[in-house]
Amino acid sequence: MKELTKEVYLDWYENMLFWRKFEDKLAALYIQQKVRGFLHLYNGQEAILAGCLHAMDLSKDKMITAYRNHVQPIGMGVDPRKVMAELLGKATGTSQGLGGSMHIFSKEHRFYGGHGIVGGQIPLGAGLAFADKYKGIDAATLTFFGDGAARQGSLHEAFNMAMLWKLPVIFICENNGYAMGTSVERTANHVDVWKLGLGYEMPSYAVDAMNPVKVAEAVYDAIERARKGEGPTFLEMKTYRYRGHSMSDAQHYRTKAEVEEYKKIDPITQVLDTIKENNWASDEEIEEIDNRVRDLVKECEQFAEESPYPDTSVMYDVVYEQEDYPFLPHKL
Ligand SMILES: Cc1ncc(C[n+]2csc(CCOP(=O)(O)OP(=O)(O)O)c2C)c(N)n1
Ligand SMILES: [Mg+2]
Repeated sequence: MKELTKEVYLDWYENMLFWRKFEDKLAALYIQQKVRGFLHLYNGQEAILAGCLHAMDLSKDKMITAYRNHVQPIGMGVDPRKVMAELLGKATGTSQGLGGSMHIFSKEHRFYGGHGIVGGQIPLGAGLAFADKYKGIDAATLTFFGDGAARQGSLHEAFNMAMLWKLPVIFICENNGYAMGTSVERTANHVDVWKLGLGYEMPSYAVDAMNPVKVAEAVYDAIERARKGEGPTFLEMKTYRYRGHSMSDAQHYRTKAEVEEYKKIDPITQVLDTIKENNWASDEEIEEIDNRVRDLVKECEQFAEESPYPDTSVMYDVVYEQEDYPFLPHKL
């Protein structure tokens, strides 16, 4: 794995802080009704993305996830201004404003969405890995899903085929403790999600996912296995989300004290503590990073606000259309 240098920690701090502030801004814009529809935020789970990106080869590896999907494409190299524009439904967005919050996508950056159907992306991730293996491309696909999605049948079908065909896919369950308001304890008779892989003899592990180092190490080993043709790995990332499931969640299913307990092991604070313990940056340098982050969030907001909405003429251009569909006229 690439060395964990001072520069890596400083990058982690800046990137994770940016992702968090970017999403805090989205929450504020949602309240102002500038972001419409659903909005699921990633606050608290940032160490997973930071660790994964460190372990990946960004020139070839792929990523696919569920609807908590705003910061992953940014990590993969998508212009954050375009992501914010997409969330505001603007023509300059990643899908020209026609996708919105749950559907960020960038084929150019090997980020394959953005999926609202719980568990729907698990077989798609296996399919991306199948395509790479079939074409002889030496890449791995990181396939993310939640603890709730882990209980879907699609996971078992995908696990079986991925093991049978030794596909270069890393299945990553982001276990944040809840599927909407339902705790892991209430969805199954065991809480060790990683054990679901054992029935398929898939290498399966639990990871302390509040720490990007632990994430990077586990994901690096999994990617190595995939590149060697040894097939998939299943990683259960033990994490936590600070905000509700989506913006319309009153959070009656958990206590404020529980959230505070997790904030004590906050991933960004852990990285900052390491920076400070090693004297890798002065207070002034940290402040410079904080200011850069604040300015970039502002720039994204300004770009999105000033961008035009898509022209209504494109409204039906991206809707599935079947020429010989017999029941309704296909052009409205
Ligand atoms: C097939 C399907 N069933 C139900 C829903 C409604 N739903 C949306 S998110 C969600 C919970 C998923 O929780 P989890 O997989 O733990 O992901 P998290 O939101 O915690 O990241 C549910 C039930 C859906 N979108 N798709
Ligand atoms: Mg969950």
